[in-house]
Amino acid sequence: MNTFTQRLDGYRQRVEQQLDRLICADHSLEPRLQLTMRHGLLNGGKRLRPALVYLSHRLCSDAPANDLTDRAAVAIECIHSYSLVHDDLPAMDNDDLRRGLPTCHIAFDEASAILAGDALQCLAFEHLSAPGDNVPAALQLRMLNLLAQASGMYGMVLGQAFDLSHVDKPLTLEQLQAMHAHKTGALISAAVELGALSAGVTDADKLEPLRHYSRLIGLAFQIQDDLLDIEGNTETLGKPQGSDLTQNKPTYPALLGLEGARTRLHQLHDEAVEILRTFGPTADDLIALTDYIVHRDH
Ligand code: GRG
Repeated sequence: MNTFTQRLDGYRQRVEQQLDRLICADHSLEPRLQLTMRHGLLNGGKRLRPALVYLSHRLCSDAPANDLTDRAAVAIECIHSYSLVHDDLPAMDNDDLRRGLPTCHIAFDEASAILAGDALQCLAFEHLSAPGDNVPAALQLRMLNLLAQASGMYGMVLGQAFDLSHVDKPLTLEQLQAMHAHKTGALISAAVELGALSAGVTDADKLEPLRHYSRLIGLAFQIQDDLLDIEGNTETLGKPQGSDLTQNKPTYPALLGLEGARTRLHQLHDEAVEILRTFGPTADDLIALTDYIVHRDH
C-alpha cells in the first residue's frame, strides 16, 4: 500500500469505527431495526464521501480533523447509505445485491428496509446537530442546512424523482447531466463543502473553487460508474451485465459513445485537478482521490 492508500484506509476505518459505535446493541435499539441499519451501513462501502470530507478539511487547514469533520463524515455516509437502501427497494431500482451482499429488503424485508433507511436519514441529522464542546453553533447550523439541501427536494431526492419520472423516456445530454448533478453530485459536493466548513472556511470566494471542483468530480464519478457498468464490473444480479448501449436507462456512453464518454471523463479529471493545484501542496491527497475516482475499478 502506498501512503495515499494507507491514508484512505485510515479514513475508512475512522468513519467505520464511529458508525459501528452509533448503531451498537448497547443503545437498546429494536433488534431487527438495529440489524437492518447495520446491514445497510456497515457492509463494505468504499467510504468515498467521508474521504472527501476529511481531504477537503486537510486541503483547507493544517490542523487535524476536528469533531465537526468527524460528524460530517459520519452524517454524509448515513445519508448515502439510506439512499442506497431505499434505491434498492422494489418500488425503485429493485436490486437484489448491493456491495456484493443481499440488499436490505432481501436480507430482511421491505418494511424493515424502509424503516432502516428512514432511521439512517434521521441519524445523520441527529449526529451532526448534537451539542458538543467547542462546537460553534452557527457553523453547525450552516452545515446542517447544507446537508439537508443537498439530500432533499433540491438535491438528491430531486435527482431521484427526475430519474423515476423519465424511465423509458429519452434524455438529452443536458437533462442527463442535470439529473446526475442532483442525484449523485449534490452529496459529493456537500461532502467537499462540509469538510471545508469544518476547517473554518466560510467565505463564498474561498468556497467557490471547491464547489466548482466538486461539480466536476460528481460528473466524473457518474461517467466512470456508467463505464464500469458497461464493462460489467458493477453488481447487477438479475440484470444484464456488460450491457449494450441502447438499454432503457440513459447513460453517458449511450449519448456520447464509449470513446466520447472516456474523453469527457479525462477532461473533467484534468479540469478538477487544475483547480486543486491552485491550493498548493496541501492538495496532493485530494488530487490522488480525484485520480482514484476516475480510475477506480468498482
Ligand atoms: C432513494 C432518495 C433516494 C435516492 C437514491 C444515490 C441514489 C439516489 C441512487 C443510487 C443509484 C446508483 C447506483 C447510482 C450510481 C452512482 C452511485 C451513487 C453509486 C454508489 O456509490 P458508491 O460507488 O457506493 O460510492 P459505495 O458502495 O462504495 O458506498
